[in-house]
Amino acid sequence: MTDETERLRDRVAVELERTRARTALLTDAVDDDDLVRQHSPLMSPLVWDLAHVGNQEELWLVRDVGGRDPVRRDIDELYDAFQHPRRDRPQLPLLGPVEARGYVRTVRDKVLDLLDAVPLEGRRLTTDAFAFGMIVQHEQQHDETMLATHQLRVGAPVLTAPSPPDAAVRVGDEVLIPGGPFTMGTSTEAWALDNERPAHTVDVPAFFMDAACVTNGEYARFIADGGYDQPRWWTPEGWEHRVRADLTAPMHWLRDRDWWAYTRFGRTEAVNPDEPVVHVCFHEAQAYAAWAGKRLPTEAEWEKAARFDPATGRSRRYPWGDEDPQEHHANLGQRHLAPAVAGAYPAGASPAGVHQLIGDVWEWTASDFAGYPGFAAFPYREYSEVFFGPKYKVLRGGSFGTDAAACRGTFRNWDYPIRRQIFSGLRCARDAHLSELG
Ligand code: AVJ
Ligand code: FE
Repeated sequence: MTDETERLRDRVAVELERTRARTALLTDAVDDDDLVRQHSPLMSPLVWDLAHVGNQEELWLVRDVGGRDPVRRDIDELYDAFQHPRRDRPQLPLLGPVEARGYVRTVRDKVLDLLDAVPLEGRRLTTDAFAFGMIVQHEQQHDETMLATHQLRVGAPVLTAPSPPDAAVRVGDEVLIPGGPFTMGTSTEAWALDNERPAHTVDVPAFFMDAACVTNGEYARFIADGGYDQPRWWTPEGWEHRVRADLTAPMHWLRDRDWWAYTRFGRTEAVNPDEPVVHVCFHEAQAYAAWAGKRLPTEAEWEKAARFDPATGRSRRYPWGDEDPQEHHANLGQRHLAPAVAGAYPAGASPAGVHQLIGDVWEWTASDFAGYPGFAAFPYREYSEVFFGPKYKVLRGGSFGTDAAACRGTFRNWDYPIRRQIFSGLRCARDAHLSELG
């Protein structure tokens, strides 16, 4: 065995273990009642996510990569996300808490066994090693979904974490991103999913990107100015949704005399005007940007602001460079249970001076989810391709609940434009006029 495959095995084992510890934290924090209950029709019971994570691991690693016998073929259908919408999942004959925990343990033991046995070199290195990385990312994505379920849960708080750091620098208003081609997507990032591939050149005209995300204070001014009462700021589809769903403020906000409070993971507190706004849907983000005289960035603009290095003309892996995320770069990984204020992560800024593109809140973009030129589905169409089209909008950058393993400059998330139970906020952009190009 070469040093390279040895390091790869170690890294995979460490990531699998670290990820399972997070899943355990999220599922052991609640009692069995809360584990099997549905906390919102938008979400699965936590016990479904738990066994689903194990079932995907069994399908992709134990059966596909390992060619081993099924552990529980009889439950495949229960944990196939395409068979049952989230709202129907509590009615299914799901594995109970003890069974589900035992099942994921059994699958994991087989996977660790496989990790030692499977030849991770040569031609199979790319596909098999990738399958392990994909499983880590899949579990981390469900962990973020479970964190969103925790946010919807009613009852005494069960999760605790230190507050995110305060601002260390003052962040400016907006930054000019020069026009011209840049490399979007990747063909070399080892754990990049199919929808991030391949690398391709996109010509992006000059534009201004806000150096920080929209704050609660700014968003409260939009509300106070009657933003939710004036169709002029909304698209026709957005306005229809705003009326039908009776939206009046971000999800989880409550009026508190002349200001606002929100409930976060079971604790009610005053809204912090300096923090990025979170729990807004695409339509609210779009309306806010219009009211502010700006717009949402396209996905290509977002990625150029995050990755393009004007000094070299290269695209970086992250805004700060090619180094994997460290704690001082970004608010990722559920180390904190809230987004950080602007200026809290100066080491994570892009060369142009755009802050906190990675972590804190997912940022809505103006773009529909679509395949890049040369897209090839992997491992199957159901991972990304079936979601391509105008029904889904792309979000970028990850949130405080996103793990570093499932976050990078090329990473793409997507959801319906009406969804806001996710940790979604926004950053504004605007066209650059000729007179501003200097
Ligand atoms: C990329 C977050 C939209 O949760 O539906 C989880 C990730 N795919 N299981 C989702 C995913 C299959 C996906 N998102
Ligand atoms: Fe899944």
